Amino acid sequence: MRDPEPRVIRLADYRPPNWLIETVDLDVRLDPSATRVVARLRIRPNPAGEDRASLVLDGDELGLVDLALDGEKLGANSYAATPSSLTLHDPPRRPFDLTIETALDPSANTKLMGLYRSSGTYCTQCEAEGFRRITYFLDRPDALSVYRTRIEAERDEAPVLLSNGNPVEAGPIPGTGRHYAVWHDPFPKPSYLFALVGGKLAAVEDRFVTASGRAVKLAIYVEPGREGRCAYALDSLKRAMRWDERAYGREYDLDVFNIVAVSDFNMGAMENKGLNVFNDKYILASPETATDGDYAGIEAVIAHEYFHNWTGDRITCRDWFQLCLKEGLTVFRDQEFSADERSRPVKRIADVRVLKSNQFTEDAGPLAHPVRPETYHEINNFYTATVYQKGAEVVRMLKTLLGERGFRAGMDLYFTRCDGKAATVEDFLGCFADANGVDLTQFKLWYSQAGTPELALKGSFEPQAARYRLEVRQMVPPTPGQSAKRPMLIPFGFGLLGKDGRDLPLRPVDAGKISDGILRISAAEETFVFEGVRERPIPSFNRGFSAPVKLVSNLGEDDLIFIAGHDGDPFNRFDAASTLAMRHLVASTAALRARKAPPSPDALVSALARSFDDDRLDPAFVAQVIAVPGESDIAHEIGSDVDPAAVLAARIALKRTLGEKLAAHCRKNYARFASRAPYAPDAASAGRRALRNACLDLLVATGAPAEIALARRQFDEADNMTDRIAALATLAAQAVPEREQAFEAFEKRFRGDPLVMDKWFALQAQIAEPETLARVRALMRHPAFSLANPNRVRALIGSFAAGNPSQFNRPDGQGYAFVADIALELDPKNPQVAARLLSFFKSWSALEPVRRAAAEAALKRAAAAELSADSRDIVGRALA
Ligand code: 0A1
Ligand code: ZN
Repeated sequence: MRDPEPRVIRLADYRPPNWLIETVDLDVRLDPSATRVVARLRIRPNPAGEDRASLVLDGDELGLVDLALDGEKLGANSYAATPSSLTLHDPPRRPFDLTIETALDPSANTKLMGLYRSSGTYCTQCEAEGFRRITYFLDRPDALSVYRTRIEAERDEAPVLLSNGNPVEAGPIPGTGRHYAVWHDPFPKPSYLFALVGGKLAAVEDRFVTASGRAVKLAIYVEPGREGRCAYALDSLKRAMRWDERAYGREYDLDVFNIVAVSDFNMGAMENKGLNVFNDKYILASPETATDGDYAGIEAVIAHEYFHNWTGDRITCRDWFQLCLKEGLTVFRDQEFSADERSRPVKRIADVRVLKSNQFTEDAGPLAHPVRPETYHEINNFYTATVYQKGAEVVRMLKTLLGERGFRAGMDLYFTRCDGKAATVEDFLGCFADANGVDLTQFKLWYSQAGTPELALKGSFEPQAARYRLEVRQMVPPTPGQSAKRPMLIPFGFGLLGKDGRDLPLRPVDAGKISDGILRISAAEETFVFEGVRERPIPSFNRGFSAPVKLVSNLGEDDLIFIAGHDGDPFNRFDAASTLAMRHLVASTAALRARKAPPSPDALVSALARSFDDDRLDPAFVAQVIAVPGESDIAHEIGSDVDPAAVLAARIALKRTLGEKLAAHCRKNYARFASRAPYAPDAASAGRRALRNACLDLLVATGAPAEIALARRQFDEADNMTDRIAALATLAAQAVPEREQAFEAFEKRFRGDPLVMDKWFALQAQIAEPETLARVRALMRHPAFSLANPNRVRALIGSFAAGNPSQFNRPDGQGYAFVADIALELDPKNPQVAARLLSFFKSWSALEPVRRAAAEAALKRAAAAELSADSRDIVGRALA
């Protein structure tokens, strides 16, 4: 069914609600296909509202059963009900009770928004606009209410009944097989934070005592039989709770904190007050089934959702344009937590890799938008890398500019001033400006200007004057709807390395724009001069990746090698090696396209060899240094007229050369980090595994039979999923019988475990060979696959579209046609997942002409179909 014509929502049109809903009393009688919801709303006119002639409540595919005002049934001509709204024509201009009864079919809810069932468990997802699928409501984040929820169900079908807040009472309903539970959440909240769960679930319980001595009951609910896989999630939760007390002075505020893991979920997890609902991928882990990456992901997502209790729940967003207010800030907080719990430099490298792969590519294509957009058609499509990851970078820059104490003072003020409110980016920045006595007007452009700023840097050494001069030009590229940009305030980590690799003292001529190694770049063109420089220095730019910008510099290969070996900033040591690799790959891709011999990667080889030889380095760090940039990152660096086949060939050739030239280093480290100790998920052990597996990957890239045998042996003998899947992944890149044998053995062993099978689907979907499309099609018929489950779709179809550039971008267009077909098939059932698949077309306009035409044809075909609002929005913007 075609959704109604798209409505544009504009930030500039924001008006406060005309009505307030003080309390919400819900009575939910669960039934697989005939759930009844009675909502009693205490409503009063909002003094800040304007038009109170009528009351319009939001709905979405709702059926009204009954409606009463102050207990009296309403006459048919005093209201109008449609599936998408309920209008009271002449509501009283005083406080009144509105009682609304709606009927729902949770089993038929395939969109996974509102109340639905996942493996029989009743659960809800209300962000962003799912509550209106449960009852008619002011479904907007600035309408805060206190909720009391009574849930009733068959005891056999749903022995566990949960909602937000604290439990009030529970018991059987005599004479029936039914029972009930009542929950009360004393903290006013918007409807998107409402949650309810009912099902046959097992609990893993614990206790946490807050800094002020309040005992909190913790529980993670999972399908029975999975209790043994919750320990790491529970431990992460307790560490996150402690961290928020230490780092921000934030304590938990209810008597219970419940988490429920479900297997059908559109996103990662959801921060509903006191009742987080998780994609089970971010809860369940055991050494045999989860990788080190999975463990790190669980820790990060558990922390993220928990941290939302303050940055999201206690202080929420005034409207959906302010999404970054909770998401960017909370990602920043979870990144800092993981950095404290693990290795800070390695975490930073990993985060920047994700930022560049996901956000820089988004920013460079037709879906680019500001961290705080000013218009949208469909808010579901703005849960993006820009809002989340770039949003976190903006908060990090604020901290860099204000310093540790200034930042904390701003956060403290934010927590006191905005607690219990629905806030804006202006409110947030105002706290930092007031707490520090600074003007953040120019800084605020980071929220409104899309596109990744580019800095052209020219350094010159003047030996006679003993000066170093740095000329900086900044440029923000045009993005959809924004052709002209203003110069931004860029906190730029900077240092000058002397011959011995140590930092020279920085003596700026104009000290006003520089402090603690941070240059405050603020003009379109600017020069920074340093005096007392007595030797030719090597500059270290954007240390710690202090700003999410791209650099063009006159640094030569020798400079980069020096930085890679000596910079006191570990991020830049990594970045220099990665720049060397990237420069080689771009040149090599161009050479291969022109049918010329690729250049020699000798400089890179010697830089990597030196990292291998430096025993003081953290293995996890070395693993990052030797990891060759991915195909999409190379394509992004090339920027236009991209030929993904040439990119792939260049990357394969480089890995093979590195495997050959660094074979001795790889073998040595592979042996050195072999471990007989039982698996432990801590960062140090994970780092050793990461380096060992990166070595294996380079060795296998040579294609030598002995190395393939080594991978096969590791695959067979591994006692943990990290090593097993690493061996399988590296074999997957080789067209050898061992690969198919290993895939078969894996399937036999894990076919009953959907989360593990996702890894199996994903690896096969990423094989960079023309036969893969047929393989993916065949895998869709595997009993473990289902288009109805978002994790399965992401694992198989998403990995093909996002993780296999040469095959998604087949020159014959069949990769595009396939993904578009799946998206169209899925769209009526689950528009959010369909729209995500379509957003993998985000870089189509950077392709060479043949592929570009094929991608455009697939998008146009999608555009001509009957589409949901979600998919129509993505396709429309992609083609604009
Ligand atoms: N607020 C969640 C993300 C989220 C958004 C929308 C959802 O609807 C399907 C679900 C989750 C977070 O940041 O974790
Ligand atoms: Zn979030």
